[in-house]
Amino acid sequence: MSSADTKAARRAKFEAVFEKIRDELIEHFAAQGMPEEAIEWYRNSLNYNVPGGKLNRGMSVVDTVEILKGEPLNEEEYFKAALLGWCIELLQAYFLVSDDIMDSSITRRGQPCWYRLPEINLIAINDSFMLEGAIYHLLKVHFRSEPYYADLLDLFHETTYQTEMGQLVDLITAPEDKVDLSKFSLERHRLIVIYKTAFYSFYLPVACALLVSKIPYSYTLPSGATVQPFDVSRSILIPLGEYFQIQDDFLDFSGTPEQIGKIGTDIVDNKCSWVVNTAIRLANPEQRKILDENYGRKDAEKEKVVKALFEELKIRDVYAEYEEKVVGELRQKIDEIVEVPGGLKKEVFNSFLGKIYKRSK
Ligand code: GPP
Ligand code: MG
Ligand code: MG
Ligand code: MG
Repeated sequence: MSSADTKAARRAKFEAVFEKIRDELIEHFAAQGMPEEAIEWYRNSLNYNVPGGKLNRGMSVVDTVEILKGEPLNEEEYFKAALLGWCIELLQAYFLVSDDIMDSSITRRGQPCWYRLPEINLIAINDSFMLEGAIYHLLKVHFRSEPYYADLLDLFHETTYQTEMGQLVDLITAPEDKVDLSKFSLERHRLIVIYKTAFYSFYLPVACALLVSKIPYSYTLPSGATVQPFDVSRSILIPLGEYFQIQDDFLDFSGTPEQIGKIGTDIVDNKCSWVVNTAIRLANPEQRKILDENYGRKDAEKEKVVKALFEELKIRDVYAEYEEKVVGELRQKIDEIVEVPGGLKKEVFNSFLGKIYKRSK
């Protein structure tokens, strides 16, 4: 099998677990005596909002559990890891359904946003709550008797809260209809990215994998040093998540549509992106005026002016320099991990970094 086949097969195997989970949720819902039209509604919401994404977050739970074990998972181990992966995908579905309402977005994953369907409308708010509720129902059914059940609940609750905090800062920093670059800064960008994206996209999958693999919160190395694997993971995955989003912001500006598979809209959408924040830091007063007058406007000519300014400020070079620096720091942190049986492994983090470094889409 080529590596592309392997990748497709891994995805298909993971997707097959969704069918089981969905049917289990529907069956439980129906068993409460719910009417047929409500059952149909919930099934449609699950099918429309949960499985159609890239599935990177969910599948990385499975990948990480496999790396930690060091050999293929048995059926039960695979199912547990995949179920936690789908809980993260449910969490993401909950975030995206509600984010699209808050952002007045039109499309998501190549189809109309759920709330844009005329028969759905603001019932989408309740649908998003049910996507979240499904997580805790699944955790209860499948993990209630595990010693780490309370830790799992705490992890999902904490991560959800962190993401909501980031969402608030994002919403008040960059409203789509009111351009005010004085609110932007690289520090503000960093805060938004870490809270809105990095915790749930990067730390949560690995923390789930550590729990289900029963890696202890703390262990001692032969040298006598103490390791806190959740803290070590967070200290690598949060900057890694920040790097991933900075890359996403950079590609929105620098990537061609053929390359990134979408047309970048951050400039016209007034996004608090790494690119504009870097430009703000580097701009002289005249260049700043150009930014103030042209950024975040629904006008193709103004967008061109902003793009030309980004080129003048050599944003591409600044990005290349940033990327080398952050990757160097991440590699060093990963190298510092001392591997012992039953503990953390460098490969957990190297596999994330390998997928991200110098990506072009
Ligand atoms: C998407 O960000 C939003 C999130 C990842 C978190 C939403 C959190 C909630 C608590 C609802 P975005 O709006 O910047 O990206 P997109 O362009 O995908 O909508
Ligand atoms: Mg949005
Ligand atoms: Mg948003
Ligand atoms: Mg983007």
